[in-house]
Amino acid sequence: MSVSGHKRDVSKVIELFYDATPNGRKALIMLEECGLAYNLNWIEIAKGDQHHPDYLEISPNGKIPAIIDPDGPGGKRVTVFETGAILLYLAEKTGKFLSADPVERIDAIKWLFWQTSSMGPFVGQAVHFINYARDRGIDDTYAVDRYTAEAEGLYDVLEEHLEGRDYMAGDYSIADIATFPWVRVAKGHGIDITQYDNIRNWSARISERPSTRVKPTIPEKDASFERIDGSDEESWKNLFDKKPKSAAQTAKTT
Ligand SMILES: N[C@@H](CCC(=O)N[C@@H](CS)C(=O)NCC(=O)O)C(=O)O
Repeated sequence: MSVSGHKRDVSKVIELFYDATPNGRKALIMLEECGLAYNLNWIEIAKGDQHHPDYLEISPNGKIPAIIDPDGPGGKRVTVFETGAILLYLAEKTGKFLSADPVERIDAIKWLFWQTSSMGPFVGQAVHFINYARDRGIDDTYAVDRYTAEAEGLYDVLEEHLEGRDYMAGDYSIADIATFPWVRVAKGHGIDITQYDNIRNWSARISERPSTRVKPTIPEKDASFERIDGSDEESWKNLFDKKPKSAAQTAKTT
């Protein structure tokens, strides 16, 4: 893990704390779209980097992504975790991908919150029970059915909303940037995207953007890993076992 970035206050370069997951991609795509200089710090969640006390100072909930902007408001250093907050922060910093028009603006914020508080958590659970749990021999049909049904409902909502629209809220915005990386991996949460014409067209439109094609690599690792492998004992423990959440709790157990 590299968390040295948060000590480099002299730099104007944003430090991104990242792993190759849909949530990680939201922040990466936004930084690319905004044309902001950033330094990518890999937080390998299967290895448990997210629980490191240095990282918990940046992201107290022990999740990726997070950013540090050494040149925040008033030139002050700012750390931001939670993708909704990161996208809003960068949109406000750059004046990009969030309309100044109050009606269009709240529309984008509304759909951003829909993604981060409804879609993300539910499809995330579908991913867990369809893939990770099954890889461990846990076949929980009730959980799979429940979260797949929730995922389908969420896709129905998005499909209806996109009728007659190119993007989720006026022009391409942080709502699309939050939602696209999850739709890109729809199969992993039990969704057949071919059944949703509007979502498929919207997704194809966004896939054309160069920002969505950026794929950071870890040199010593298979460059193309897209789904974090959580099947071995160590990764499962780091990702899913009950673990201390706060920095203080972590300190007590290490
Ligand atoms: N609500 C958070 C979710 C972030 C999240 O769940 N990140 C996952 C990767 S996609 C993570 O860090 N998992 C590691 C863990 O739970 O230990 C956000 O939108 O930023």
